[in-house]
Amino acid sequence: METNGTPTFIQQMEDHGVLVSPEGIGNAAHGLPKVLVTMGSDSDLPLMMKAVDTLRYEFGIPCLVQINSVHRDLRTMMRHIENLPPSVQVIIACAGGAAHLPGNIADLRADLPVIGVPRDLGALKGIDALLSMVQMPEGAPVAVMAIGDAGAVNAAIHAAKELAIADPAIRERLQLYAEKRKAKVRQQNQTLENKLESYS
Ligand code: RP5
Repeated sequence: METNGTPTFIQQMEDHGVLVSPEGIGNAAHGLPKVLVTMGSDSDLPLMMKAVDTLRYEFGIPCLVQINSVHRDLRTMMRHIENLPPSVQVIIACAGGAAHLPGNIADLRADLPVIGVPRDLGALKGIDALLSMVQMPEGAPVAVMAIGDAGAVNAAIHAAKELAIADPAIRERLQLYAEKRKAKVRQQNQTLENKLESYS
């Protein structure tokens, strides 16, 4: 409830979303949030946990998680996004269907990069979300990732790369992450002979 356009105490408490860090969630979390991970519905949460977990476990980046629906409660979304804590430097926004959430946020926050994650949903399987995010008219860019799981993980990596410009610790974790991927290919080559034999 809003009285005369002034947010109530409960609204103010909810306005910043839930803090998630490597240490935990909510009161158990530590640090200042660097990224907002937002989505149109809590039905997007299983997908976006891949972004949240990549941010906190791979890169040690605390984030805020918040639901913002532009077709159910546009005004609250605007209040949330206009009043983010100043420590937030990147926004990741997920939606399915006609996915106007990231584009609207890109207009509201001309000062912050917005990364869009299209959710694989409904009759068009995420193609609708992908196209509505990627075809932003000139002036309010959204950096759009792949549809689904890969997009959610890549959004977190992309956010980490943006933060790494000013944070050498995150740059180092990005290098470690890349090393783990290289090690996976090495390991696949080491077991390749056995795998080939299983085909003969
Ligand atoms: C979008 O509508 C959400 O981002 C979600 O992907 C989709 C469906 O939402 P629910 O009907 O599951 O709440 O706003």
